[in-house]
Amino acid sequence: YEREDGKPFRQRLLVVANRLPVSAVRKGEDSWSLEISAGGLVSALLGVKEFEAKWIGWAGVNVPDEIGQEALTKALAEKRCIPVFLDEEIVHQYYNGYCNNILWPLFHYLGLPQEDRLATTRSFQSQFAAYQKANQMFADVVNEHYEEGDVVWCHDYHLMFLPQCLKNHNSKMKVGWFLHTPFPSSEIHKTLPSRSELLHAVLAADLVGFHTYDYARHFVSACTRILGLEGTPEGVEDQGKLTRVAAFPIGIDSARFIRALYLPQVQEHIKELQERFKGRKVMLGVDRLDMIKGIPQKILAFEKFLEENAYWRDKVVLLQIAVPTRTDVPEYQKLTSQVHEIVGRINGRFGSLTAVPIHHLDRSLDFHALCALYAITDIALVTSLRDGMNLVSYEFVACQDKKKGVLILSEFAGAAQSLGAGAILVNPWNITEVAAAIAKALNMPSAEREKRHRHNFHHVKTHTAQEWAEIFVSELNDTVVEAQLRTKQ
Ligand code: ADQ
Repeated sequence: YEREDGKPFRQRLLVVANRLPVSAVRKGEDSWSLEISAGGLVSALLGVKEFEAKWIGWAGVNVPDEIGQEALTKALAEKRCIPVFLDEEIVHQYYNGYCNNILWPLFHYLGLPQEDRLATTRSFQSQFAAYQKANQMFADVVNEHYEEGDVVWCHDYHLMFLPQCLKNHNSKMKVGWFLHTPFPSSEIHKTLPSRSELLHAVLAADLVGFHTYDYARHFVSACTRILGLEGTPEGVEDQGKLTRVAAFPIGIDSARFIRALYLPQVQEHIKELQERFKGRKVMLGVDRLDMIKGIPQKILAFEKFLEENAYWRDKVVLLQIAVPTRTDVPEYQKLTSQVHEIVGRINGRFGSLTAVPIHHLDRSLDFHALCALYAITDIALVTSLRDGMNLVSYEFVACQDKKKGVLILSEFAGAAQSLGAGAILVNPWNITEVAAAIAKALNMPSAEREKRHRHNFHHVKTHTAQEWAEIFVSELNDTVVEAQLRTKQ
């Protein structure tokens, strides 16, 4: 398996995602300051040793002038990042519109826009056109930087057209696509006006990956039922071309969390928090403030628990940390006010002059503060209405080897498939059931807590983000090699 020019094979991995893993702040006409955001994907790819990874994506800022674009491109090159420049109108139609207002809710079973989101449906066609245009802009940048032998890994629902755009340009390019959200039942996908175009575009990839076997199965069903193609145990076949479809459950860089717990500043933070909440059991929620995360439902379940368990009222506290996202979208603003209103009401009802049952923070925490919080928690509440995987549940487990706290986990999070045996699984829509799960977790004997924790900790330690990336990329490589062998024969 050598390059046609006879040079030794050295592989680069081009990772294409809507956002680059950096935040860019303009300091002057031709100067930028960049900060790498240490997300799961970044650490996953740092761990993939045999490939040289380069990132291609939008830097999250509008840079209309050439001087600014050149300077940013240069600064990003040092971080192995390559920018795709999107203007404000495209961002509005493609990112805020088609991605976040249509695909995101639909893939999480919240349906297509209705009522106040109906106006969006009327501009559906123009948003879809912008989506295709934006995907082509990403493809143009990939094509410009692609070298023979590179592997291209496209990420998420923002870039479903990308595999097709890339293959149209160069059918020999090795292209994989991975979805971080759920892929819904084919009955849900069927409601999308551009349902067929999106499926065909994804099928242009050589390998299509999902977090769980169920999402992969839904995708194959959508291809067979909507497109009339043949589903095989390997994937989907279209006119003799097989697109391999499989589950690749993501993990976290667990060692990074475990190591952090021994840092002096984290230890100090742990002590402060323990002192602050002395005599009370700590329950924790950490989410992006998004409707899929089920934050209002979680808080209402906590209220129900307090109603029914007077004994616990002054002995338990819920810390809900919610990072605001998509703050310019009216629905998200409504969600923020709804959460504030419920928290205020419950604190008014069950609080005292010296203590409140819920501490709600609308902000992001730094990594060390987050680790300390995870470590002192007795019960983590992850009650997403739908979630591709949910990494918060993994991070909590990684930080709990001393405390062996209980994880209450939504059965609609992908993580329920991997951490289900150790967690208490709940239907987040059933507030009575979640309230009962809280009571069960608080009263759980330590032997049972330990047993459950051991199961989950073993899983989180052994199924890491690095391993996830390695398996996906090596399988992508094999798939394409097979395809090339087939054409040679
Ligand atoms: P997200 O919807 O962002 O990811 P999740 O998997 O839980 O959901 O990851 C969130 C990340 O943000 C975690 O690493 C967490 O620590 C961090 N975070 C959340 N709130 C925070 C806060 N207040 N302060 C600091 N950090 C915070 C999407 C999908 C998921 C899927 C991932 C990865 O929606 O289902 O698991 O991608 O594929």
